[in-house]
Amino acid sequence: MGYRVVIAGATGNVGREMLNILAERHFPVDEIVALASRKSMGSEVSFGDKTLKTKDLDAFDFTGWDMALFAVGSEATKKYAPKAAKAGCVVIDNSSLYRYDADIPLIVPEVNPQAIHDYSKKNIIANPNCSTAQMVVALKPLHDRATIKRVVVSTYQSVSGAGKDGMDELWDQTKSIYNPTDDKPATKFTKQIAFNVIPHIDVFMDSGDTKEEWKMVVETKKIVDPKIKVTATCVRVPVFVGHAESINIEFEDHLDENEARDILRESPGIMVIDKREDGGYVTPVECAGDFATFISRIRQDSTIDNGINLWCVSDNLRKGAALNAVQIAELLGREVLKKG
Ligand code: 2RA
Repeated sequence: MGYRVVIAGATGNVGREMLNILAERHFPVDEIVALASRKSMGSEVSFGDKTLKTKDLDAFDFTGWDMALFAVGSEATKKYAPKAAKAGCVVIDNSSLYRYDADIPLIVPEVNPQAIHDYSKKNIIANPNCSTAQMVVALKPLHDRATIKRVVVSTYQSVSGAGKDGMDELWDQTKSIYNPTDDKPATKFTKQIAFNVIPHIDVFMDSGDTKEEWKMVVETKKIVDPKIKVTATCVRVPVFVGHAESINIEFEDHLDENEARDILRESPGIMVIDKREDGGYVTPVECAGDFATFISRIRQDSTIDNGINLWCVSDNLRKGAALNAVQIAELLGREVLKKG
């Protein structure tokens, strides 16, 4: 016996990946339904070798469904997630709406699986921001060994983080640079993204940080340890899929680079590709479509007593969103609902 599963937002980048990953991981599904907004209703999406015709999210009755994976953005989540939760369907939400609610667990299964038992307060579980998810997978095993004091991270985030429109803008702009007659104005990003980088993701806050940078700080504290100091600079780069991050970590205790590498090699969800030679590291184009969080360039930071630098790359649509949501669903099934 398996689960009755709802995918809300099935036609977006993340919703489609949720369906792909549920099928790839043979999640025990008795029945699955793909929901979309009225304008996308009736469009077809793939679930393994099956084709699902999307139904209207607005009219859907969640009663009798075990869990709903939401990838509809904060506004629609605000309208429909409480309706699903009240009907007894556990919501696993990819938007930022509930991440900072003290009564709603924010979960990366490799890091804080025990938080799954807090779901029942509101019948909602929050999925972290993509740039946070891959980072905390790397931080957690090192924090357990040597207690992290401070993290300085610079991100190199792909345009798929901004949805299909972001990918289309990079594609169109790149083409128009070679074919000026085909010029299209920048609408998704504030400046040209083709052959350029933009140090601005989400809105600016009074502190001067962007909200994307604020998310990395607050979410790392909630998922790993509130005592960890984090400072982030989040940058959009002309890559279609795959976020990369340069992470500098300061520890309470000394941690040798070789021991750090050994710990990471043994840690869940991580693939270490780290050779000090041409190509001995991972780049975003190589991570797309993979489940792993890849770690390269592990080395001592000799400017401080207990410091390590590393490079972290992962598919932002997978570990950064859809895979993490499916892993939460697996955890919920294994630890709580216990069907399948
Ligand atoms: C981005 N992390 O990359 C944000 C939302 N996915 O645009």
